[in-house]
Amino acid sequence: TLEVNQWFYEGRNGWWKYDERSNSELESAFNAGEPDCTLLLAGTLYNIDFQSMTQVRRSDQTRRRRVRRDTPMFPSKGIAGIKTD
Ligand code: V3L
Repeated sequence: TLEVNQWFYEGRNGWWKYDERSNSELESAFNAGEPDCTLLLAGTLYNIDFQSMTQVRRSDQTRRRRVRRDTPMFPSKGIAGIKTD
């Protein structure tokens, strides 16, 4: 499906796209006006907070990354840890 917006999480030297299913869940929650969204990513639960625009592990709040919602054209390292380009 065509998605206008893409969600990204921060890596060491750039941004990664969320996988398609996670992106859809984030868009649904964000557009519904929910304050946050919980995702299961590679077996680990994360919370994405739309006010601070951060992703944190639910079991270890020190594991925090910035997130952004942007055009799919925004430069990225790849998708969910799979490098592209
Ligand atoms: N989607 C997929 N994997 C994730 C996500 C996510 N939203 N968040 C964390 N991980 P932490 P560089 C990332 C992975 O935050 O070289 C990238 O996808 C995370 O993977 O401490 O720094 C790369 O695979 C990490 O392996 O809970 O740019 C990798 O880091 C693990 O969960 C290296 O990227 C722990 O992240």
